[in-house]
Amino acid sequence: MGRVLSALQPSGFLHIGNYLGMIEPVLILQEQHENFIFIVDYHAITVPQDPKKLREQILFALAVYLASGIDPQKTTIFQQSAIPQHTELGWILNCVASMGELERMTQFKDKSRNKGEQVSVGLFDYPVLMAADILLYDTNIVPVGEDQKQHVELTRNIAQRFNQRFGTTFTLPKPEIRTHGARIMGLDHPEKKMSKSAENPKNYISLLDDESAIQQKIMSAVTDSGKEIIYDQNSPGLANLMTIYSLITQKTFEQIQEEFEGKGYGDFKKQLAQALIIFLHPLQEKIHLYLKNEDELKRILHEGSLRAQDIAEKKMKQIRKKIGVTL
Ligand code: ATP
Ligand code: LTN
Repeated sequence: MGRVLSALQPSGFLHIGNYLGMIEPVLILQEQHENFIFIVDYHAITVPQDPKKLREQILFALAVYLASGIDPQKTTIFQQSAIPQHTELGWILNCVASMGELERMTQFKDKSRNKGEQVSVGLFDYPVLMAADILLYDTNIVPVGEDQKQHVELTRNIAQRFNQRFGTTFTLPKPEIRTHGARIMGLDHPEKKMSKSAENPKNYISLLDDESAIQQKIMSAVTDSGKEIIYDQNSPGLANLMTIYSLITQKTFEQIQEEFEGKGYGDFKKQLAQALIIFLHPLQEKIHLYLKNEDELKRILHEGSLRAQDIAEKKMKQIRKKIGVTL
């Protein structure tokens, strides 16, 4: 039994890509491992956030975790900012990570493009705080979407360097990336990942989209001009829609191909929209229910943070000693 840890940013409405890429894999692992899942509010502020909205989005992210089936009895759920050891270790790891390796991070390159000198130091440094999040808990497995793989690899490199310099301290974590669903593509641009920061809402299916939004977005999803429903990597739009359909209905690509033999894209899209409505409806009901009980949400975060704090402080004591600041 290893330790599994993951997190997401409370930076907007979560989409079906976040659910399939990260939350579902965590749910599967929750049964066999010791789990930690949290809300990285200090990562979210690397780009400007409205404080009032940030607070709501933190509670919303927690409601999504709980509504999806993440169980506070089995999983330690908490808010990153409640555990100051994350930022403390982040600083120490800043002194181990190199500018060169951070400059190679593709997420930073994508998110800072065209922002010039205005881009925050925090956005550049973001992967180091993520490394601290992971290493503080002696994590073995990090379930994430494909876009985060490079950050977990950087975490391993930083951990290895620290271990060489100061003696074995950190466990080397492994990313857990599912074969299908780790990179759900944008509905309007199937060559780029679905993203909650996309300008066009037709890019994503939000977990809170209603029936008509789902229907409109799926019907207008970009596909090539083919006719048959056949899974082919060279038709990224259709392959993406088939991946979503396969994951939410648990049907294989062969079964989907059979189901739609002799039918066209229109029929398939209608059926996919219907399947998404059925899939999201119970989740949405539960999210709204959890959001009504703010005290309960705060209680869950508080209990989780007590457990996390205990582990984090034990680890920090070792780290402070290793680097020579404990007198
Ligand atoms: P954004 O959508 O704004 O780019 P993000 O990826 O930076 O968001 P999070 O919302 O914190 O940030 O991501 C939470 C989890 O969802 C991560 O594990 C991430 O890899 C995963 N994820 C994000 N987008 C997708 C996607 N399109 N397909 C699969 N997994 C995804
Ligand atoms: N960078 C991640 C969120 C994140 C994370 C973590 C994921 C921050 N710290 C630790 C796994 C483990 C993202 O999805 N944007």
